[in-house]
Amino acid sequence: MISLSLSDLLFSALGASFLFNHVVSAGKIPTKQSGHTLYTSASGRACGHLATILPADATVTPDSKDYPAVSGDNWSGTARANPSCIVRPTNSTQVQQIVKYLTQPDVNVQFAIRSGGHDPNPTHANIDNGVLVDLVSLNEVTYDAATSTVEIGAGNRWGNVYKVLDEHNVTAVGGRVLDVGVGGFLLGSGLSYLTDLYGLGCDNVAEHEIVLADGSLVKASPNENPDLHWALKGGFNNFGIVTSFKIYTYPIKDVWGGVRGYSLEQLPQLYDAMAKYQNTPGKDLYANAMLQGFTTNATVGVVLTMIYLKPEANPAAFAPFNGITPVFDTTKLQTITELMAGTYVPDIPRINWFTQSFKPDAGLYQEINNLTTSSANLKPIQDLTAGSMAIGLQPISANAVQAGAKQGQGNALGLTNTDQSWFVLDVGWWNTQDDVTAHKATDKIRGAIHDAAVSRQKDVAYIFSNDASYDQNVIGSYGKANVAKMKIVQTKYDPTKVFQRLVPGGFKLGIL
Ligand SMILES: Cc1cc2nc3c(=O)[nH]c(=O)nc-3n(C[C@H](O)[C@H](O)[C@H](O)COP(=O)(O)OP(=O)(O)OC[C@H]3O[C@@H](n4cnc5c(N)ncnc54)[C@H](O)[C@@H]3O)c2cc1C
Ligand SMILES: *[C@@H]1O[C@H](CO)[C@@H](O)[C@H](O)[C@H]1NC(C)=O
Ligand SMILES: *[C@@H]1O[C@H](CO)[C@@H](O)[C@H](O)[C@H]1NC(C)=O
Ligand SMILES: *[C@@H]1O[C@H](CO)[C@@H](O)[C@H](O)[C@H]1NC(C)=O
Ligand SMILES: *[C@@H]1O[C@H](CO)[C@@H](O)[C@H](O)[C@H]1NC(C)=O
Ligand SMILES: CC(=O)N[C@H]1CO[C@H](CO)[C@@H](O)[C@@H]1O
Repeated sequence: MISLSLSDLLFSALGASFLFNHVVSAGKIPTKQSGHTLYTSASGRACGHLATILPADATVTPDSKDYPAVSGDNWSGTARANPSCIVRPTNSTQVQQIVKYLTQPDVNVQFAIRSGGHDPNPTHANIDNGVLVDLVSLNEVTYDAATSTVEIGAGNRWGNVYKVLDEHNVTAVGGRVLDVGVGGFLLGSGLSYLTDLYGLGCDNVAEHEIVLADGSLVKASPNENPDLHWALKGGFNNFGIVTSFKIYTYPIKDVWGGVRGYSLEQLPQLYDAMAKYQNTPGKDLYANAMLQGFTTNATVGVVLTMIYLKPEANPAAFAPFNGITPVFDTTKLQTITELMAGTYVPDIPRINWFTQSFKPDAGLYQEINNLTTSSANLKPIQDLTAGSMAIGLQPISANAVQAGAKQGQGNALGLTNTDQSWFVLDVGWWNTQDDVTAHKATDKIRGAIHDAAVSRQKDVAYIFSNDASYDQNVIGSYGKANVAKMKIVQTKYDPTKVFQRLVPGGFKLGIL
């Protein structure tokens, strides 16, 4: 039986395609050019040069035996690509050398930036016929008890960070799954079990260290380059390569929680309970819940993750769920890291995810349940080899927005100050040739959910960056004023638009 929180579940995705003429090409999968002619193509020649300036084992070329594993070090197969080489700098000086070299007018070679590789959107963190800058070796974790902060290299996974923090009886506003990378998580937003209390991961960055377009290494904090610091809280790879983050920590270790499993027939009741839980005035900020329903697979059914950030069993906040009898229940007293280590992540080769935000509302939830269980909607997905879909309802309290706004100048996300849900639809399948079908069928359900939220006047504009599909307008959802502010920051720190022209993958700010 499934042990756990298919958390962040089947999250995930496939092809991202942002053409650098700032057109998000809806639904189009980037074409892959096959084969790369190392040393004859411009990117191949650039790889040859980088190999001479980096440490001996820091450049992985297609003829190397490590290349398949390193280029395929993706969480979802949809993110695989064929870079001309992968460079793995071991310190920030080397990142500076790489940026300086690739941006020289006579080199001008495109590249991608990867931290943990957990973004399933194609090309967001990988590239065909370009250079993949893989930050995996920037993996230091240094805790400072005097300031209660920890400095973490951008290539870390959250598991490495928590391992160090556990020794000091503290934790951070990080990933709910240990394997997730810190780079994309903290630059995109960052939904954590601590978010209702302290805001998003990005809000809890005290200082960014970043290599800019001109190859300089600078810090960004409320005191130094505060405009850049603000823009990086939701700015992804639009302003430079972040080499490390200094983040706040909190004295939380022993918690109560786990998962309860239910049958699919219990979903309507669980949605009602979730609306009640979210709409309780003054909802306890130490309580977190997430509902995941595997609507194409009755064997898995529904999984409710509950976590209370104090060592107290069955807190009152979860009372709305108590009348619904689970099929299994793993809730217990344990450490927060143990709870996260128990999270089961489904093993499906290709994944795409989509998100929508709205206010908690029992009527809307029942309509969503109808849309995500209707056989007409699910059939095109179930017809695919290993085709499956999961829903995830992620509650966010208004306090999360307020806590984030208090840190420095707040973040770039343009969040609405209200209780809300960041809903995610995850589709998984097996074969490359089904990428477009899986994407379109799931996006259609997403569109219907959006329409339902709008017609009930419950829609919230923000598109949750870390669970968005490649053709969702994430940066646009931050609002016109924030986008305009980000463009001013761009003009100041990247006047020649290096991170738009030469880094084509990701949620982009655009050239104009
Ligand atoms: C199993 C699983 C569980 C997850 N759980 C959560 C969760 O609990 N909460 C949540 O908010 N999200 C969660 N996510 C989503 C996750 O946060 C995003 O996919 C995030 O982008 C992953 O970060 P990464 O470093 O692994 O990404 P990558 O795939 O390495 O990068 C993602 C994007 O960020 C850019 N980027 C990464 N690092 C840098 C850098 N140092 N400098 C500049 N640009 C950079 C990349 O170029 C790319 O465009 C989960 C994902 C998975 C697969
Ligand atoms: C980074 O590594 C290089 C070796 O490639 C070394 O010469 C340099 O001193 C290192 N820089 C820092 C800041 O540690
Ligand atoms: C962490 O907590 C344990 C158990 O309460 C205690 O024994 C230990 O001294 C604490 N460690 C630190 C670094 O505070
Ligand atoms: C449903 O999930 C179970 C358990 O993970 C798996 O064995 C089975 O193949 C899945 N069925 C479908 C139709 O995906
Ligand atoms: C959901 O479907 C059921 C059964 O078809 C129907 O009775 C109900 O009105 C629907 N609910 C909503 C909110 O659309
Ligand atoms: C390291 C890793 O997990 N790589 C995988 C990336 O995706 C492809 C396609 O599904 C797999 O074959 C790789 O094993």
